[in-house]
Amino acid sequence: MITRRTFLGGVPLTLAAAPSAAPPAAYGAVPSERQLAWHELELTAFLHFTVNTFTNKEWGYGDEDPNVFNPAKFDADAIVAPLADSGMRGVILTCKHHDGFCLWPTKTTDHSVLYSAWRGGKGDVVREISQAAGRHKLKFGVYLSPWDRNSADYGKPEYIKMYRAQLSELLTQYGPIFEVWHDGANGGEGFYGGAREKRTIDKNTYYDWPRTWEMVRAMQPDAVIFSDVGPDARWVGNERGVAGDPCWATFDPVGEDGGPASPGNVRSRESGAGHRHGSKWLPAECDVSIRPGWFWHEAENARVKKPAQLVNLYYQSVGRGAALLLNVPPSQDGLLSSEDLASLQGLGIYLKSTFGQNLAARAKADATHVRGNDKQFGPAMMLDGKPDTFWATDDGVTSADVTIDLGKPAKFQVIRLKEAIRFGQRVDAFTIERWQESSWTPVASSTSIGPRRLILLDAPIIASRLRLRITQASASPALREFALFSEAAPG
Ligand code: FUL
Repeated sequence: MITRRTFLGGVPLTLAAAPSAAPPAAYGAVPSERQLAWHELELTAFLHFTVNTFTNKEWGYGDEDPNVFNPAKFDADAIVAPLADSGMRGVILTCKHHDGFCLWPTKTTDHSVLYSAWRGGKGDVVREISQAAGRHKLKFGVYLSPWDRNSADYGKPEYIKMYRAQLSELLTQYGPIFEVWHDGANGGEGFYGGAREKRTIDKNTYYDWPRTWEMVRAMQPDAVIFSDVGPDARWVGNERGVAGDPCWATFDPVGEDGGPASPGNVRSRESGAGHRHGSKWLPAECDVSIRPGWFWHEAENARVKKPAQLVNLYYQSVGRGAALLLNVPPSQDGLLSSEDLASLQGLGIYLKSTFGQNLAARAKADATHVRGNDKQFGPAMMLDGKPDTFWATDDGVTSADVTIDLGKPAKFQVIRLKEAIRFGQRVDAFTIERWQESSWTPVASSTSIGPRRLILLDAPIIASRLRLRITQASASPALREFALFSEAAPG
């Protein structure tokens, strides 16, 4: 028992404090500090921008003249500010896509902005986007394609040196990096310094990823590394922006043939749901484009996803505990198109007006079980808006209820739950009920919570008392948040 010392009139007095229980032991795999910070970002932007923007391609062959890259009105603030306004908390730039063209003046190749007429060869897209991100309080991340269809050395050991040198430039010259994105698309036809041939590589061995990731750790210890297999965040297994349901944060990737996995070689049909009792904390990230293609094409201006579609994607990714990485590609002008801006604005209005006010913030909560009968683990901790407080039960108690009394009837359509994931993913299933006339009636049931679970009801409901029932858990539940929101119309 912990005692609190206090001083009364100079006389030390030892008071017995209220019963004080210890937090639960972790269950299974748990997130690292860098993953915990990353989970808070929820929604981030992808910027696909390179020579393809000007050649109207999705995959450049690698033989493009650097002069085709000429975004005459490029304005990093004009790109980044609307991303921030829409609720995004980070931005990842394709510093080099498969065509090999580098958006910064790299020393490793002459296939870069340094050799283009844009700004007389003095431009640096990476610098400008990273600085604008800082000004608009967005974190900055880098995408560096492992496949390089320009390099004569692609497929040889020399190219790995070049790839790592490029990564070093990006990770040492542009400030803090929150995420390093390794694409799984690797090898195939390309220009390769004029060879114009097909080069295939062994996805498991060619890149020696563990060594590269050690370098990333040394240069940017807080950066989350994304790939098909992590090590920090996993590809969700599709490019539609949709997570599995359930979507477990734990995962043990295996290769397509059941052997070892690596970027480009993963049994991706398992990536959406993850593995319930997987040995690694490897949460899903859902990458999707606001347009049919990843790069800007004028012909697709009329096919930009509408705010309501983006909102749907948000529920199907962020709402299932994954991250949403939404691509919004700059145009040939070096700006975002009006269609994309309008959709971003609609999304931002929706998110701000829906999630701005938690209708359960002033509720009273009562639980069937409280860990050690200690208030610090009481159900009020789910309502206090603090990230580090949580309701928990005693070890071995894997089903328990919390009653939430709103004091007066409230109308809401969205319910948000969060586990205290520092202690692992513990809950397997839960139900939410409301008190109607003289009995509890079901409102919603679901499975995984993890970092987050959003439930969007078909229609708003009115209730003054609700009951959260943890019906199944692999370890005593520990929940950080129960929140209710009234849904705004998609802007
Ligand atoms: C894929 C690439 O081939 C696409 O061009 C795009 O960059 C997407 C995010 O990843 O693997």
